[in-house]
Amino acid sequence: MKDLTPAPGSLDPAETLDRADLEALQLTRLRQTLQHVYANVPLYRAKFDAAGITPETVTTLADLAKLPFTTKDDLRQSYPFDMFAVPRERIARVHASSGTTGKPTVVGYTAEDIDHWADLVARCLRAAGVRPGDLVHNAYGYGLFTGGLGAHYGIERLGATVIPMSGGQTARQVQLIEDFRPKAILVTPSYMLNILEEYRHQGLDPRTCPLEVGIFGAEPWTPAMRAEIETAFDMHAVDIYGLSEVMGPGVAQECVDTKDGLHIWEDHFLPEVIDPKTGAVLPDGKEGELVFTTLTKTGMPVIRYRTRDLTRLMPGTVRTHRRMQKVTGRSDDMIILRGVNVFPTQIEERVLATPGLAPYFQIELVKQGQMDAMRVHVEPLPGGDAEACKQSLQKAIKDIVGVSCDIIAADPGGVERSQGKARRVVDNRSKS
Ligand code: DLL
Repeated sequence: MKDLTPAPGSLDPAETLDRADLEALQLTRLRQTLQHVYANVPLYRAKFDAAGITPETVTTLADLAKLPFTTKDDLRQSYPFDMFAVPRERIARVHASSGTTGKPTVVGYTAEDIDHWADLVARCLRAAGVRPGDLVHNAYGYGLFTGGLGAHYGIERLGATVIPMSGGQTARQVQLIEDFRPKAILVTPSYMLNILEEYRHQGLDPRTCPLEVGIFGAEPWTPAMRAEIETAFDMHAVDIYGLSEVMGPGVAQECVDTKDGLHIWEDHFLPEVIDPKTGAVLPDGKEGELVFTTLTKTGMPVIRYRTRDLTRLMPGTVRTHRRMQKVTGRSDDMIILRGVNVFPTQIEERVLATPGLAPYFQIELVKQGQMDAMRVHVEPLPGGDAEACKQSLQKAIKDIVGVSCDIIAADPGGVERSQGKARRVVDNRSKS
């Protein structure tokens, strides 16, 4: 793999601000944001009033802990536009989540927000090793999802050339990668595995593909998946994190030269990690739920937004901004099986570590009598010993994750393929 470390001096000066200057900037921006939401968003005014707080209460960054949290429910109850902090006419764009339960959550951006967003995605791309003039294949979905358009404007802002492919049409993705020869790809890691399968299906060697780096996010993925993709394509695989409520892709990015967690762009977002049960702020280094306060957004700022993503904060390394560890999962994705907590990423690690299995899997939850049970659907590679693979995976899940489960071997292609964000868990408990 090529060395893609950014040249010294090519970074945005904000990325290496002294901590003291960064924190002073954060406090100024935090206070402006609080004034703005208190004056313009009835939900925030009501919450602050109920807690006996005004924007003036906050005189230090530590005072943030006095403010109430914002949740996805608050956004749902404000559907569609009540969280906007500017008149609707000043909103230049809306995005929305798919809304698996009930109404989608809607987010709105002013032109200034979109401008900052493009700057931050450009910053992420640079950290990932992309340079002005490079060709970049964007396979995040375009539309209400923030992935496609968010990445698109950042690629343009960096001065790179964007191929706005969007998701789907896997054979076409491979054709364009081979013909246009992009240096970088932006896509979910699970969909990258479909592209890998299509390469092999077309009889092409993925290791000779032109890609030098993949910028993968929008879903949890493991170091084992990184190794799988890096080896298969002979390319770097780095992590990009974000969520619509806070902005979209580009809230945090892993640097290609260190791959040591994701630097959170703290000049725009103030992170906290809390105990998900008590809401208490945890010290850096302790794992808990990630919470964000936006510092520069004008269209729809969020104050102490509970992401449900589980991670921990760590000091910066090649940037002064703090890092977050790769997200292990969302609290809502956690499966509780006979008292043991299981995340789909733990199963992903075990599947990828089992020789003889293709890197595709899906977890199915069923009822066996009164008890919940877990089935893991996998695909043994043709020509191998399917029974031995099943047994070895079952044993690894029992020994390392700590739960018993059934392993179901599907024919090649039998496990559902991701079209964007992978559907890792299918809950059939009400059907069994
Ligand atoms: O997924 C934004 C995005 C697009 C990020 C493209 C990166 C690349 P939402 O659809 O609102 O936004 O989903 C946000 O996805 O709270 C996490 O649970 C999960 N997520 C996003 N990035 C990562 C990541 C976009 N790198 C939700 N690792 C978040 C783990 C991630 N989970």
